[in-house]
Amino acid sequence: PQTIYRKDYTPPSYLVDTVELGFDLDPARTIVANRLTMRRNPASAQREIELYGEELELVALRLNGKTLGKRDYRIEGNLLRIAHAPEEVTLEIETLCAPEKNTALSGLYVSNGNFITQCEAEGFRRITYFPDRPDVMARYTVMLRADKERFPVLLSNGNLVEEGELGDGRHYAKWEDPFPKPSYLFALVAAKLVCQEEKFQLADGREALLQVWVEEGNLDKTDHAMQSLKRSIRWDEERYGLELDLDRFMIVATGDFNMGAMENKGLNIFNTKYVLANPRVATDVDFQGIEAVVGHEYFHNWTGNRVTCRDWFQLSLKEGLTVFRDQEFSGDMIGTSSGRAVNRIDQVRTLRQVQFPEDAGPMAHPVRPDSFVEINNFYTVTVYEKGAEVVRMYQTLLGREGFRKGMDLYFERHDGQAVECDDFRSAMADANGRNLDQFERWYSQSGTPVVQAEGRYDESARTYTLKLSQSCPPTPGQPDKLPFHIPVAVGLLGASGRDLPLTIDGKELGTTAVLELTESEQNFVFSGVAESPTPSLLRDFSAPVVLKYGYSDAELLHLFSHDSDPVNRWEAGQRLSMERLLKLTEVAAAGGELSLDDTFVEAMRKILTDDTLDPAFREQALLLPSESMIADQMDVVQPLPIHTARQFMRAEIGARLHNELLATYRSQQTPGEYSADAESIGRRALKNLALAYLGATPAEQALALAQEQFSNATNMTDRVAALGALIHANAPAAPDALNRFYDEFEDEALVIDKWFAMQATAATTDVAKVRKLMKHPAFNMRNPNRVRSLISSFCAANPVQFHAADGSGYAFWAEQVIALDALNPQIASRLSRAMDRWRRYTPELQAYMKQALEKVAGQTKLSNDVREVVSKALS
Ligand code: BAL
Ligand code: ZN
Repeated sequence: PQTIYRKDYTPPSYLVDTVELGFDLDPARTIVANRLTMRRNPASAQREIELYGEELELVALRLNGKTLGKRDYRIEGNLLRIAHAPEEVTLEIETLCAPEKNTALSGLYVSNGNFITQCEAEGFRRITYFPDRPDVMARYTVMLRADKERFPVLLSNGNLVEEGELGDGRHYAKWEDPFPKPSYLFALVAAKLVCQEEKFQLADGREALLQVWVEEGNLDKTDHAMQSLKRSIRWDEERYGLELDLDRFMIVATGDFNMGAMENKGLNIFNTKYVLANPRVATDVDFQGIEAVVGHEYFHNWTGNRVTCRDWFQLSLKEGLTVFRDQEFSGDMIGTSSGRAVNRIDQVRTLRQVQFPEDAGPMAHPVRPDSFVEINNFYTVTVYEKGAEVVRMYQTLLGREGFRKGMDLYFERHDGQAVECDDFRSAMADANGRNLDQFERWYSQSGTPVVQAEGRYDESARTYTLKLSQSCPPTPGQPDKLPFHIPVAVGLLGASGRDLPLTIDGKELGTTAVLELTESEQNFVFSGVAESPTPSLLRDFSAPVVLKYGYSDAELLHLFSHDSDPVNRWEAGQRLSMERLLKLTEVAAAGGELSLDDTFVEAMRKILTDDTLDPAFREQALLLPSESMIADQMDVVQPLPIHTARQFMRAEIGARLHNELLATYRSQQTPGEYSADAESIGRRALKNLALAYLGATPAEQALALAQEQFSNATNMTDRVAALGALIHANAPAAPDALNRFYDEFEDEALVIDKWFAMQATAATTDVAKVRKLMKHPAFNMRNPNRVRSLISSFCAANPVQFHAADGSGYAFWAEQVIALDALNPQIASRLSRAMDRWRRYTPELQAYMKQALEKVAGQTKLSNDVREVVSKALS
């Protein structure tokens, strides 16, 4: 496979002004007529017309009215080249494709009898020949023709300009998108669907038609998505002055989708997982996910669509920025500062759990990668979540107002253009009169920086000197790193627990100072410090780094009890638990006796019973680091001792705080009608965490509670929490509860996904059990959600069984990657990432893992997607 480099970028040889597409939709054989007006790009030295095409049958090709013969063009791999073309051309291309055979779900495909498209990143070339690259922006007109009975709804981007009958049982609809767009934002839907719709008044007085399209039978699950869409529109108007630029905005839900959702202009296509919700079938986490993803796709309309990427190396330009925007939106929707902190804690957890390991593994890449084999492999947590952290750091450095100025300048300069990450950085710098040259390293250097902090209090001078130094471990292709520009938000706590006022160089900085670490090592001297303080470092997680400071237990307990920054308060608790979990793991590995100190249990008791704290925060503070986070801290990972240690700690907390947990469980009920507001969500989370801790002990009472909750639950959050407690305790009642759950929700695909996932991640579920579940009639290898819920959940979130000592988990992994690759390379490639960190396990496990990786790599027929991942893992 060929590696593509960012440095090799060249502008497109021809630009496209208009595209007229005609579709005669037939699942077996769809005819696509494509009429393009193009002109030579003065910025390009290349003179040939270059069109990409994949899995297409070329029927006819005409240039300025003249049919081209085989000698007039060349097809080399996925490229069709036409030499000696005039400056201005009209190209007419007729091709055939077979949507029902498209199991890769990229391009035009059939999902449950409906036509759906997915074009990002390079799916449009599977629909027609086209200069399928994001820097070619054109105006589209689309004519859809299909059987009316089977496909009564015909949708595409922009505005509906005409529709009617064709006389032969077929009908048509014509759509026009007034905004030039790159081909990856093209979409069509031809389907049997129904919609919830509403007129919505925009800030400038215009009315927009909002629609959420779903299959019949799901109309009772669209309201939350619709409300989320309206809130998103309002939020973007208010926070960024950005308005909806179309008269109509549509969301379509499909059950077969590789991603979460897609921001096609005016026609967002969503995985059902991020649309369908009501209390009966969706959990609180689902409700929150829908709000975030609806927001995310909507916000792309400006950050992604109006201003798009010059090339795919710039993906984070739109993704990092849009994730940051959806995070801020979710925070604003919660409103309270403690709710915001809980939201932020979730982000930090994701980063540590998934992005830090990626940044330390064989697939590590900068936020703006320098090369790739398959772009689909770079829709990563680094590009998305670390990219969002990079955008957040601008806001931390420039303030909210400064950030807004930068955004305004960005749109003023680049609306309607395809640009680079550097253009965004320049807008931020220029709008604020700041030099952000060094900040560029966040885009070009991979790896997680380590910031080491040391503090020294001088009693006589009343100064506190904070020495900060930074380094960054080597990553593939980048052995040495230059210093980053790191905002480190710092507070100092006095013995009473209160923040001390901060002064540096005579400047009063309030109680949280944003220090700018730009050198390898720097000293920051706080003056007028009345007492020896406890430093609260990296408040609100002000940079995506690993922070090292030699905290004593006493200091951590002090922060855990008092830090005014809730994220750092939580962080202190995580450090306390992590230290103990690592020691317990060592003892468990050596077969020693496990014990947990009173100090720690008391600290947990204090948080649990502190009614002045929001339940949502208490839940976060009481949640232990996951097994994979523990693994990430170890030189040689031993999954079973980690599991033993964590289970022991859970059981100890469950037993020693039994009374308090029970009281919490009882006091945090949410009677009455279900509501997905932050407070109710927090109460349910805390209550269900209490249930989980109680369930981790052998006490019969806890299982009785879980059974009772399972039977009487009036919402899915409580129901799955109860079922989870039964399954994880391996309770005798668990199998029956699972059967009842299945019977009740058999017709709800998203709930059946949960049913599979809960079993896949149970520590008692081994490979044999997963294989058995794969034979269940509800399992379907072609449906990405199902594959993720069973196979991916097992490989990524059942460490004890996946890493079984006999290597059976890895052999299973290899088998499934190979089988999936033949159907859907993107899904196969995601699954193949489960082996990224194989070199960190024991030699015995490593040997099995290598064998499995080599088995996959040895396949002669393998997609570029999977080949890139496994060869990087093995290199
Ligand atoms: N652009 C791909 C899906 C998303 O990030 O919104
Ligand atoms: Zn996105």
